[in-house]
Amino acid sequence: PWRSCLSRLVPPTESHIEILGQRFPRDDYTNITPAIIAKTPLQLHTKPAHPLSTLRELIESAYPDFSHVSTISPLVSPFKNFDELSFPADHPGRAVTDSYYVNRNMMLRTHTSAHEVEMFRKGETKWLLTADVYRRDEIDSSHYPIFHQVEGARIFSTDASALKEVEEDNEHLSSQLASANIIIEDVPHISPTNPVQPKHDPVFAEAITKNLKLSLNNLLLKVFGAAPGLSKDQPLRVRWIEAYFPFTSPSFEVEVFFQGKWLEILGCGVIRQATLDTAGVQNKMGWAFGLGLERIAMVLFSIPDIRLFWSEDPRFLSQFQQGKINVFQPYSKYPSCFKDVSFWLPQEKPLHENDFCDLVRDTAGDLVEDVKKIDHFVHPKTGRTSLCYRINYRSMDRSLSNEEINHVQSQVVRHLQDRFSVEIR
Ligand code: FA5
Ligand code: MG
Repeated sequence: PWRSCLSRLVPPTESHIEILGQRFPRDDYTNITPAIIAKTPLQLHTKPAHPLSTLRELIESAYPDFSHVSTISPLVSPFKNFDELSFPADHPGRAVTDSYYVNRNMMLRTHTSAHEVEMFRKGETKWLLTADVYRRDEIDSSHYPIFHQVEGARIFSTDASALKEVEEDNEHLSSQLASANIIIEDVPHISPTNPVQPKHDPVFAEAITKNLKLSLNNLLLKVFGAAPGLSKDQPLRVRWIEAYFPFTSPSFEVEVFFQGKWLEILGCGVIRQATLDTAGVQNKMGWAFGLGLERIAMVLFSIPDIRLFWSEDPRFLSQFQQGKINVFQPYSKYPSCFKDVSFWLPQEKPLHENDFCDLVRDTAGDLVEDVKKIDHFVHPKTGRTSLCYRINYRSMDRSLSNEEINHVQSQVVRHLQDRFSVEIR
């Protein structure tokens, strides 16, 4: 029953949409909401003294001889976000329920990999690119529709003498790790389920995979070594896992054990040769990774809620200085206020959960802490579906009055009725 009906999310009263100073015609793909558009200029990863900006610089300092890029617009074509990276035509990420579209031809990037071809085409061989990325998702303390990624890549010449250079670099990186207090759970560089690409020399591909792993293990030591809570005799535990991405092979995900939990930090792999071919790069091979900043920043700075990154409250912002990693002192939490909404779905117009979340976020903004579906019921006789959602309203910055919440809730209800033709119970 969760099919999309996104075009109804934003009332089509205007023929165009304005974002980052550009105007675009609306069409049946348009699903970007005013709440999202308003955040596109904020660029938290370059905002001085912001924790995301400090973390970006810490990561950049681990790659001093790479180009560092952090000011690229989030508007990309779906071709760039998906097709150039060998995503199949039916990949779920392309759906209007999962990604934000300005219209059929323009979207907000869902990952920083969208800029790989462009960076390689410019002739860059070692680079980091940090940017805001956008995905339609549920609402809770660790999910926000905008987050930040750092993409890193390095490509090597494949000449006869090149293998020796990679191996020398691997020796150098290994010696850095040798004395470090780190426990690494590894997987094979190459395996039947995580294969070398047909056009690649297996020996070279293996050396590059090793270079990727060594480079990232060193990065994680540097980043988590900077955590105020990490005791000096506790080893850092890093776990490598086989993964799949359409634009790398072999591919991996990396998790770090921190405060009792495995935390997914990044995805990476050996760049698919098709990507470099598209970029017009010849006789080169290399690796790429994409890492999420928020999850790392939440543990490094002890930030309990992902919405805080967007706070303008001086009690949040004044706690941070550029370049310094410190433990965030939470100021008193204001009380939660729960409101339920139950409704019958119209049979002919289904509603996707992400549509509901976007509607709530667009109406209530950051006053909503999380949204949970608490009931899903199909009437045995009529076959009609009834849903009940519980919205948790709580401001980061102030106490909300009952009146204000009732007003917001009644707007949520009205928008539900107007845009999705549901019948409130
Ligand atoms: C990607 O986005 C790939 N582009 C990564 C990549 C780059 C692979 C280059 C190979 C080569 P994924 O969707 O798993 O992969 O996201 C990468 C990282 O972003 C995750 O490990 C996680 O740290 C972070 N991330 C993903 N989704 C969220 C989310 N909803 N909230 C916060 N962080 C997220
Ligand atoms: Mg992942």
